[in-house]
Amino acid sequence: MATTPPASVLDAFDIAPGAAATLLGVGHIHQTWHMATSPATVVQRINDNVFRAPHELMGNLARLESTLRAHDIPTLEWLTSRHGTLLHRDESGALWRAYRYVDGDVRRTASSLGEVQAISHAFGRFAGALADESPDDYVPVIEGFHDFSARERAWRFAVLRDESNRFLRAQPEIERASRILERVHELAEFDAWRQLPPRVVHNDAKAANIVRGVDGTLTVIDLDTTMGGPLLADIGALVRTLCRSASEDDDRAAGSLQTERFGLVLRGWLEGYGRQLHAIEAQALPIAGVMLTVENALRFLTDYLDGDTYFHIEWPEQNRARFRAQIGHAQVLLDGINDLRRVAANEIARRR
Ligand code: GN1
Ligand code: MG
Repeated sequence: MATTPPASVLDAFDIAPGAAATLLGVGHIHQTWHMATSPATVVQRINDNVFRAPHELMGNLARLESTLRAHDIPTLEWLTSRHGTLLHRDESGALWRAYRYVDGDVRRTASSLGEVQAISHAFGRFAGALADESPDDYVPVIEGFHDFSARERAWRFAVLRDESNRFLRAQPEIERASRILERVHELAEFDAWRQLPPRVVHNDAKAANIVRGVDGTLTVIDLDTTMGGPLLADIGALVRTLCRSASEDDDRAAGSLQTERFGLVLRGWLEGYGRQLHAIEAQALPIAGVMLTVENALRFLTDYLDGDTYFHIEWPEQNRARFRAQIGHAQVLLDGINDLRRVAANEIARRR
């Protein structure tokens, strides 16, 4: 694993060889460096184990950049290499890209109610700007990304395969996942969830994917998964990350149901979106947070059973802790589902 971007990469993107490089440790997927150029640049090594079609990925991002700019939405500015491409392959075969650094604050969760609403509003606005785009114009760079049944199957398969001999250690977690899945399948909204129409959405609308600039501008970042997917995946990811104060892998306390935050996620998002949801989306709305939280929990446990090959980990049992933290949060949301239904109905009624 490279410790800094190689000289050939810096040269390709016209970055001074002496510029200080700092590893940015926010994402779970790529390796990302801040380069102290003026203005500052971000250089990123693409994880092609996760993104197997990097050129198609950059095609999506170029299209997205121009659509967002046309709607006056602040976004990432991709840099073209001296060879006229958005990707540069180094001597070892690794693929790199670069963009202008967006200066500001990144937080994993919101510290105030105002922030909950503002972050949700920024994602809603992002979705609104893409409402007229066709999902067919974006290559599905990761197939079945928010296909819940597919995630469930992948998890069951990982349990059977037990690639890393962790089955025994993970048995309590596996049982917990099975119990939660039974409850999810019984939700009145579950059928509607499975019929949600594809739209062009961010697909990873978590709190940490917003940068708050010094002037207060909120920029949506981490755009790689922007492609066809259910709109509610974005709302669900916001509920997952904003209706809980602890970090993603903090499994010490499940916390309590934050209905006020839930209402503000919906209010902020719907206001930013500025359009009506389809009937089926409105119907499934109350369970969006549950679905995305369980989905992430399953993905973390799957990766734990597989031997931590997908999500970058900083310590040995982190994926298991991520699972526990997420499943605890999902349980809180499920226990409060009637409250969430009531709040969702109110917020939808406000927009009519
Ligand atoms: C990953 O790249 P990053 O860390 O923002 C993942 C998301 C998960 C998220 C959990 C391409 O996002 O789907 O929800 O971790 N992205 C990909 O924090 O798998
Ligand atoms: Mg990210």
